Amino acid sequence: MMKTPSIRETIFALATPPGRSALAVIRVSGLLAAGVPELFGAPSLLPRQTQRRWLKDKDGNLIDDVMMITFVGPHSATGEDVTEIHCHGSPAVVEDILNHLAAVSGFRLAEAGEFTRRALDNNKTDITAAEGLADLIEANTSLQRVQAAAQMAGSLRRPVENWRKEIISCLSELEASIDFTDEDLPVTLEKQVRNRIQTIHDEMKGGLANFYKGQIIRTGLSIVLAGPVNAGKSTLLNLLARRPAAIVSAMPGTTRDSIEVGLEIAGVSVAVKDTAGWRQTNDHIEKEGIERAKQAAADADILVVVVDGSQPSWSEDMDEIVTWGSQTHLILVNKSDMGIVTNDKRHTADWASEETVLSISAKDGSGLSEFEARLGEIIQDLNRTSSSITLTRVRHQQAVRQAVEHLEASLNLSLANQAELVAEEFRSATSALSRILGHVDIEDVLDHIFSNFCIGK
Ligand SMILES: Nc1nc2c(ncn2[C@@H]2O[C@H](COP(=O)(O)OP(=O)(O)OP(=O)(O)O)[C@@H](O)[C@H]2O)c(=O)[nH]1
Ligand SMILES: [Mg+2]
Repeated sequence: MMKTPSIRETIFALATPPGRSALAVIRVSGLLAAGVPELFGAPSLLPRQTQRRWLKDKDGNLIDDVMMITFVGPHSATGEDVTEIHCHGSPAVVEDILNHLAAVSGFRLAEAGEFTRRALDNNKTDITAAEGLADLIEANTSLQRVQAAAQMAGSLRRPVENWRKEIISCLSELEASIDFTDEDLPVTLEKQVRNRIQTIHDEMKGGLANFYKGQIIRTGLSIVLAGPVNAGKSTLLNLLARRPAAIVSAMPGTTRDSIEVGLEIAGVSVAVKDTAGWRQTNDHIEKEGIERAKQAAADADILVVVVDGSQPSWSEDMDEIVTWGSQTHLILVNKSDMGIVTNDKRHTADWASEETVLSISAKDGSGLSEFEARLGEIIQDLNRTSSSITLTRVRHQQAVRQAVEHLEASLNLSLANQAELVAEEFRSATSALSRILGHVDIEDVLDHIFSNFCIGK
């Protein structure tokens, strides 16, 4: 059961990061929020006007000279009365203000995401917008920011609402016809409803195809460097990271465990993983390292196979490592500075082409810019928009997939003779879509989102 706003406590929290800064913002929301200035011995505020106030502690000593603003509910971010205190970013000032508020009956410190939760309860935002906001706060790259801001502004809510409305409208057409069981469904109506459902179905499929893209932007992309021992994987990782992240040595089998470095390529945040080199070995620790390397290669979005081009065995090594990955791969024939052993097999396999096989030298950096450019292209390809609708979370994908399945099932039925069954499929499709908007199962979704939120949001 949701609590009604009237019996709720007034919540407060620091909305800016803790620590020393020029300014800090404390937010207060709830029934008693408008009375905050008086609690500090200051005159009350006019709504929606930033005003200067001198806040005093209970002994009348000055805490800080601040700017404050009050919004009267429901015209506020949470839908309740909200007051913001813009104080100086001194840990002592912030602590004094928070302690002062905590001592007042009816006030308590907010939980993570509680302001947004209240906004949701008061219909000031919807769940997809709340997710977008969570992603916006987490965003590190510009693409992440663009995607999150769009979702916050309704880029997911709007199409989902439209699909839902359209299915409901088809449903009511159908239900009206079910009432006239004796008469056949007019042929034109059947055709119209089918066309409309087909259109929504196709749009949803487009959204599903875009899920991978949405996910990649949101959570980042994984690139794994794998190859035989001593090929130069760790040298390459250090070159990409522009720091000595991994140990490099002439001894084969130097890297035993995976080492990951976070980078940004083509606006996408990328985790590049260096792995243990492959060879036949009886050393059980090294074996375990190689198993982990295989697993990482299998899980990677992009597998980068690194082989030592100065060794005659490089093409056999390449044939072996390529089988580890299931996704896109690139092959780097390294140590070009030492001269690459010519190999007739280089272009025999159908996956091998000028585009997928590059020669580089991790030692002197030659070929690196081509490699980075090629990676950028692959990432942009993975990102290419096939639909304007971007699903960013597994729960969106699951719900749309279910809705698609129900629509497909309905299209396989006869509207004229099986109208009841069709109507049932339509209803199931709309309830799957309602889940995205948070009309059903909202508590589960909220708990999941807000567990990752910061306090004060
Ligand atoms: N000449 C030359 N030497 C290289 C190049 N890249 C790496 N090396 C050398 O090759 C040796 C192995 O390099 P690493 O980067 O440790 O190779 P690795 O693939 O990580 O090896 P493992 O961790 O054992 O699997 C080191 O001595 C590097 O300096 C290159 O492009 N040219
Ligand atoms: Mg290594």
